[in-house]
Amino acid sequence: MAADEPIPVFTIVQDAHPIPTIAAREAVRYAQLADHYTSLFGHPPTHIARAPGRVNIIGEHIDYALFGVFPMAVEQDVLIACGPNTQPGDQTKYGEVKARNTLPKYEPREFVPTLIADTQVTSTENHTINISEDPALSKNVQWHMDIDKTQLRWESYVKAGYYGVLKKFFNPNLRSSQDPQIMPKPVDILVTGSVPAGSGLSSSAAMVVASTLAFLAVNDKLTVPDRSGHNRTLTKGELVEMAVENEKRVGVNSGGMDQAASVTSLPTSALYISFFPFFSVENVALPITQITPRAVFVCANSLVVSDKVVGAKTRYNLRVVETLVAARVLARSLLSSSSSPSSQALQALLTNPHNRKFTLREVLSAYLGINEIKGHKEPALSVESVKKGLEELVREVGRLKARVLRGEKEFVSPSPHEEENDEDEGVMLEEMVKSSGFEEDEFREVYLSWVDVEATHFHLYKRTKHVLTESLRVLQFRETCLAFSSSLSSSSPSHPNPEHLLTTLGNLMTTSHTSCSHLYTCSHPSLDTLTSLALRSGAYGSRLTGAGWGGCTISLVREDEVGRFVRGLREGYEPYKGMGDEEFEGAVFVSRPGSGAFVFKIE
Ligand code: NG1
Ligand code: MG
Repeated sequence: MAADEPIPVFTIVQDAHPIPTIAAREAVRYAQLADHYTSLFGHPPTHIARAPGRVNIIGEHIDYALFGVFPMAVEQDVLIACGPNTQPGDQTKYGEVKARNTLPKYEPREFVPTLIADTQVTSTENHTINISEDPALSKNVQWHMDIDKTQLRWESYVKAGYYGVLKKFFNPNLRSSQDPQIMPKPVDILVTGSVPAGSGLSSSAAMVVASTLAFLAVNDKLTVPDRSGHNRTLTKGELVEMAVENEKRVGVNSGGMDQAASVTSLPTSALYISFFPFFSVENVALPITQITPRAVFVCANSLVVSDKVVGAKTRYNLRVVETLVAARVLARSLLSSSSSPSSQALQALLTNPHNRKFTLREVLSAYLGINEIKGHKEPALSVESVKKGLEELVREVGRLKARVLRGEKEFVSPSPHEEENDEDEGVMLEEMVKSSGFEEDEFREVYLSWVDVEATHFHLYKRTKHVLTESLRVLQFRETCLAFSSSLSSSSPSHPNPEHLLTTLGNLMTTSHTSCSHLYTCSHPSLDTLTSLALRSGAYGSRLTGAGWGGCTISLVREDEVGRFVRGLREGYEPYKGMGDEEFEGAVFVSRPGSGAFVFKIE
């Protein structure tokens, strides 16, 4: 399985013809970066870490509810050239980082990780000590990295990747002044990137994955001893896990989609990534490339920044909280409705003191009477059972009208009129606490203590409906791809119909956009304009991609129609008018699956 595979590490022999596995244009880029690095730092890099951005084909805002998503890596990526700073006589401190970026707007940064120890006196304040100044520290210290969560700073992503490496591989309580080997090396890095920031293509995940890889590589931590004492390379799954944790340090409580896509993509397929009960990746070939004429995905940047740190972070984290609270409220309302097939599993979920913040995906298992446990491989529902279960649960939520989710205190049989009405005024905090069954203190501790959210109304019903239907669309999309690919094989009795394939996939994408816009309220007028324009310009389907509120759209277009389609956008979308060709090509581009993260070792 992809997640169990080792992280690819390639070796470049310097001066020989570099990097045989990548296109010539790319090889020049790597060589230029290495030269630039050498001229800046006076020594060549030892490694170049590379991580791509990603585009999500379908499955928005469901990864943190632990439902599977369907992204692919894009060709645009982040490269980090890195190497230890070992200049003789240098006053450089252990672990110090000199970080440079090829883009002039990102200023040079230097930072040193510090150790925080409880002074173990009466004071409750933390005492920060620079490790190189005081090697004889007290025990029970931990790494500290100053990451500014209140504003977007480019080096925060570098720091976040670094911190994870320190935490996992450098136990500061084992350090000793006699053994500097166990201390992190001083590192010089030069970052360059082609993923547009704030566009929903996950420049952040590309930065964090590349940074995590760079610090692993420079500190010789890409290989670790296994149980029998032999060395093995870290797996892609381990890197994803680290990168997800690392990105949370920048302040967004994201799911794991972006990091997983950046690490595990292959140039031949999209990915079906599932998170529950355990992380797994399935490579799903895209049949749109196997038909004649072929079809492609076209990304179009709305040029409205999908703001993560100030605006979007609050909105994003608010959605995380809403879906978590919704999970509890839904579990309670399913339990109280007689049609639930498994009250025992729901009861167990609701009363487990070790898992108070469970997700909608966990509610689905319980609803199906299965007691799946995070991290355990057994018992696990098959993808087909999840799909069937979702279909039932969507109907059940419609029937229940999940009135408690809407803040109405009692369950009342819905009228047919209500069935069609997805409007939901939202509930106030007080009502939400009540329908969770918690006392306010416990509610705040479980759902609000770890996150900064500001809202007067919480839309539990709409968010639930989006998450469940969107998760179902992902599975329908996956199934359509798999069925078509297998029908292409000669042994299959059914006749593949390309037009039907494109219409089915396109409709799923467009419905996804409508749901994001109306139920999840994560669209933007510009994204709505762009998706409608896309449909009018010949796309089979079009939707926002990524967190939304700005950023890119993705559209499914026949390859022989791309010219007409792109002209349609250029002439119809106000911000594209008057743009030069080069700028426009950076904003609207065909996106094919790219390969996942790797490290080049320069010898
Ligand atoms: P983007 O837009 O790439 O930041 C965010 C989350 C994903 C996922 C999507 C919505 C981060 C780092 N990533 O993606 O995990 O939840 O929104 O589907 O916040
Ligand atoms: Mg991001």
